[in-house]
Amino acid sequence: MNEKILLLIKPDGVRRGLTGDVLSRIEHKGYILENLRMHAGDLSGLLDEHYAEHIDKPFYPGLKKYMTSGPIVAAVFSGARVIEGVRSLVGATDPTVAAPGTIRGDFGRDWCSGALENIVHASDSVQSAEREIKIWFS
Ligand code: FUP
Repeated sequence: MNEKILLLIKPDGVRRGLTGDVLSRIEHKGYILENLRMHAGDLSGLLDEHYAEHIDKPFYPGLKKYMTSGPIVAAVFSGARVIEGVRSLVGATDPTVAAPGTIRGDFGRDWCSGALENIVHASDSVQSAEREIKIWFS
């Protein structure tokens, strides 16, 4: 089975020059980089699709402002249990408490910006990965 995951390097990750570090951690773990694309310009529609389940949540306006603050790099990685493996490398949602050694734990913090800036997104299930890969690579 060739499981796939969508990884996004969010605007803070791109802006801070972390794209190479993030990609290399996942490559060094052994997963295969299948596709890579930078998205710039108006990403409003893509983000509403991507975060469809969060659109009505109180934090969505702040999340959308943060996610549209600069370019986003989208990547697809593959490998056995890649979703479990990459999410383990990524760490907990809140970068302040994400474990050291994880991407969010090592590179992220609270910037008091009104959004939870956590460097990356990684799909949480096979179904989400299929849906999200279509959004970012169509
Ligand atoms: P994760 O799977 O770790 O990316 O986290 P979620 O899918 O639960 O959340 C998606 C994004 O919504 C997170 F990256 C950050 C944002 N979020 C907030 O800004 N505030 C919240 O209370 C929860 C999530």
